[in-house]
Amino acid sequence: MPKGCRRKSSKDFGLSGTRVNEGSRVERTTVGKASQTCDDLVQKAVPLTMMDAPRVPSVTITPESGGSSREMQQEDWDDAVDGTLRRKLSNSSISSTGSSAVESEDDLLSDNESKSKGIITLEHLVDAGESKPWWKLKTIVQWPFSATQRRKLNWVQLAGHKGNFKAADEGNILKKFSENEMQCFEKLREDALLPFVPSYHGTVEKDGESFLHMTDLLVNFDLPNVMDCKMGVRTYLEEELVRARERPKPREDLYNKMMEVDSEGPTSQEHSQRGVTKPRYMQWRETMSSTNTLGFRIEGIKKCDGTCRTDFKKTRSMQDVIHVFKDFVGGNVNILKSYLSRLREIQQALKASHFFRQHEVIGSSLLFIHDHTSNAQVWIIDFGKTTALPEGQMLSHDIPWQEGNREDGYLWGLENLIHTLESVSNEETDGETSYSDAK
Ligand code: I3P
Repeated sequence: MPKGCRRKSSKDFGLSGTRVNEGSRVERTTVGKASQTCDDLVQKAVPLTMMDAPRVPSVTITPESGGSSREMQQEDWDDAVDGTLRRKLSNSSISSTGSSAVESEDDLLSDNESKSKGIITLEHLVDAGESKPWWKLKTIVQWPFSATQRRKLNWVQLAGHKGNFKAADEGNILKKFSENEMQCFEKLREDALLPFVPSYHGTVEKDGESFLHMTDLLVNFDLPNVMDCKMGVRTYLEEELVRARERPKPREDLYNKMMEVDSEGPTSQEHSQRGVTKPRYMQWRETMSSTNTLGFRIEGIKKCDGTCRTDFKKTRSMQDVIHVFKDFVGGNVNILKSYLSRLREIQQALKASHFFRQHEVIGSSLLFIHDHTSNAQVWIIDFGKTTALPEGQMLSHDIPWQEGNREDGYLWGLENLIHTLESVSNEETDGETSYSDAK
């Protein structure tokens, strides 16, 4: 049972303040000149076809009012890849162990300050009927359910837009309608990926709003631990890049989010206009995290002790990611093995999937869920930005992206994710062996 999740001790909740290694070691592509063990990991983790980090085409950043423009230069990209940005970040004043109590529903998991700072305190609820402690994220909109029913709802939103979810009938949730996502679910009904996506039950109208009605993935878990990993080497659509080039719209909210992480992140022009365009922000997020170097990144973790963290914007190196995974599974090798076997099943299904071949999969996540009974599952979620290709076009998902080819690096990222978990599993197993040897 992971530490801190035994039901008897659930009253002892508080912020465990897990700390990700934010060391200042400089990395190129993945780990660079790290220790031998680390080099080995990198060799395993980075297939030759993707050894070079994907190149980002230039984005022209011009204020709408028509001020001077600045091209995102190759040097910017190189800086990001070789770690310059990371070094700057390691001096960031943002604490990764601080907490922020949530005052209102709107404060939680929105794209605002409390989300950006990353640690969120959850409400501790006790179901009167069963004296059963539940941790509830307040983003669950108060639907017309009895208090007891609401207390049993344990759905959690770790990433994405605030207010996207509502509680539904038992075992289900409602997600804000997206035409794109609905079409994906419809097509997935006949696809090899069906066993790995949430069951979709059609659309629902409530108070003049439309929702997708789907299974709550947490329903069969007892005090679940949840991790959201966003997959792929790119998190924005090619069309967003084109739009930003044609009609650049510097956004102040994105500028502020960038400043929260790294006050030296914005260029001088971005500072003076107090705005960054969305692709520029997304590219910055990708270079800052492991998206570009590993093809996936950790977005958020909600643990069974009630803590919820989304402060992984700087979790970039393989070692950082290993550290987070180790903490997430609490040293439980059985859970790691279940996750690995599920990931390999997903990998096989993706390779067999017609849907996958014919879609650019952007912003989709793998949701890891386990509990103290060692029940562990991984699901493919979030198809809001998954876009069908023109008739006859197909993606391989494991070759580098160049603007125009629409590749997303999903399979490459999955391969790296599997290697990462294998490394965690090996390290945990070795640890157990040396411990028993020593005894
Ligand atoms: C957000 C994140 C979301 C993105 C959102 C970003 O950044 O990348 O995926 O929404 O764009 O602000 P962060 O994780 O740093 O908070 P989409 O995936 O829907 O584009 P938005 O601000 O335009 O909603």
